[in-house]
Amino acid sequence: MTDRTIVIGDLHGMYNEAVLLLQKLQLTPNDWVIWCGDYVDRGPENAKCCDLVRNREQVQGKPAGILGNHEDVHVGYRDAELDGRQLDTSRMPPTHVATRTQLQPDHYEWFKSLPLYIRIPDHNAVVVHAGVWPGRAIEDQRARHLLHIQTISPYVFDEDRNALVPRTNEKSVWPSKVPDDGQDWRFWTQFWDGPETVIFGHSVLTKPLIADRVIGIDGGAVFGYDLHAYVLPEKKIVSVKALRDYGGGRRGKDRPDEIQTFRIHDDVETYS
Ligand SMILES: [Mn+2]
Repeated sequence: MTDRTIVIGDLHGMYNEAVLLLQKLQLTPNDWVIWCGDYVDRGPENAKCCDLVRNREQVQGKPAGILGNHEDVHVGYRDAELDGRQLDTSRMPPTHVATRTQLQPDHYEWFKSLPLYIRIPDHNAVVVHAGVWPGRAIEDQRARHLLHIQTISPYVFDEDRNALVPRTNEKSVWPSKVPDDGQDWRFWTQFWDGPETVIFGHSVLTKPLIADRVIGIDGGAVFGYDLHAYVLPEKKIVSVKALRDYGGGRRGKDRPDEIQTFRIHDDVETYS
């Protein structure tokens, strides 16, 4: 069997589900596993998820993790603390406070060592946390896009010039917060045309997005849905269902009044 490359979606503290998924994959030391960020927050076992990814780096001798926006936030807390600033935990989401009770100094050091993307040269693919700005090389991407990007309008209609021009303010918004400004706002995946295939997590999708140049694999396990792995070279999805909803009903059918779904690409929707 050709050695596999396996990309896994957002863990968010779900250690048990991560182990179940690895068992289902019948992982071998020759497989290259890459997690796409967000190992912490909302789920129960944050430090153990970080250690799982870190340990895999030793086993496979190749990078296994990239930075997610949640790790980035915790690095921010840590740096503030090291600067001697008082952290006001009453203003922090309770899930961040819970994560901080589990993380050790070396976890923060590990976060700081994580890359923002990992290339998979054999498959002309790259793993990022959230996505990429179109028409720009991976090396030149802004960190905030790699960590947060969702819905964008890269070109705006300039009335004076009567033409579409690149947006100077490279803003990204949640699908539910698209401004009613007559511009062409779409999920970033609709603008990306390569050359690499971008594999990403971050945005919770109603099913995996498998398209020509974009692969979205966050199945919203932390909200009680699916933890997905994308397996190369087979290009197949292997999933396990979350053991429970760790998100307190913040997504999906429990709160239809607050959380809507938005079609983002083909027949795939995201919660926003
Ligand atoms: Mn994220």
